[in-house]
Amino acid sequence: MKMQRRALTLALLALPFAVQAAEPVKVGFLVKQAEEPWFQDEWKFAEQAAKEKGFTLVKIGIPNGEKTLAAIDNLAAQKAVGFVICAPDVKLGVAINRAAKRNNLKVMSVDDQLVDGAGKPIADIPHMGISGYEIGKQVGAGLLAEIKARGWKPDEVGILRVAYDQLPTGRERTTGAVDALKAGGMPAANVVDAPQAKTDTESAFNAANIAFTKNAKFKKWVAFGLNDEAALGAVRAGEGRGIKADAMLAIGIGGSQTALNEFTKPTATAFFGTVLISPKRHGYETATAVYEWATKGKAPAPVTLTSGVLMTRANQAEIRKQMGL
Ligand code: FCA
Repeated sequence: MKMQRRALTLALLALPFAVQAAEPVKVGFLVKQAEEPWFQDEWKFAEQAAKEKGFTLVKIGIPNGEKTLAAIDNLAAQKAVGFVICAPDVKLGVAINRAAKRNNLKVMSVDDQLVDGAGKPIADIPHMGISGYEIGKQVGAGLLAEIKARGWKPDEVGILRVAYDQLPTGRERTTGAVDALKAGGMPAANVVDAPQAKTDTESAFNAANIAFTKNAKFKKWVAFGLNDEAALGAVRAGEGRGIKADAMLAIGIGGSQTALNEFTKPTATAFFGTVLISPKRHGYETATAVYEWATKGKAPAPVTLTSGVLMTRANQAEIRKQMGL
């Protein structure tokens, strides 16, 4: 009897520890624009990694700096081991790094590389992003080919660059597009910058509207920006002014639902194509990397840049199949 009671007491004492040990490892995934299909897709693939590897994913939207720091504290309180982040402002880099270190959390950035006060990438935060300049060049090359196919005269075509230059990857992407267009014989003087306040469709729409008003001399347009939303905002603004698919061409970057919605409309819009990039790599691989870094001490590569492939309304089914989507 006595022995039994002792065994029971020991078992009860051990219980809280047993429960604690069984608690799954938590990894955060913080994104600046949770409503954007690209980020929804990243979350989806990060979830897949969590399921396969056996950790718990904590998804938090972080639309501003305050919410970002609160989210990191929240992760620490939940005893997470680390997080992946696409910050609302890359200049929050130092503050994010400090908050992560203070809480003993591993941190890795995705899409938008974090910078220090001088605008230099923070070397000890591993990063996975897209090859912005190269992908921008693919956008420009895609536009050029279609300008030629349509027989448009280079002089007559306005080049609308929906710009978000405070974000280095945004600037690289649109610079690549402009450079490819110039190299292909489009006049540099036709480039019209339309700075957007945020990276969503509405901000691009507003920016494009202003640019169209100021440059009514162009009857034909090509447009692009850092993502599909930027290109789409320009397309919608054009439609509002009677500049439709026969007079405008836009190519985005992303290839998520934003682009697919356009492609599946019964009549083609001016949203001609997109450079398809991989939310699977960005979501699955970063979440896995942080998990393995925290649990196995295996640090991720300092910088990984992914590539893209031009997808148009015409070849989307085939391309998506090729990419396993
Ligand atoms: C940036 C953009 C997103 C997406 C991502 C890969 O974060 O804002 O729309 O293009 O890069």
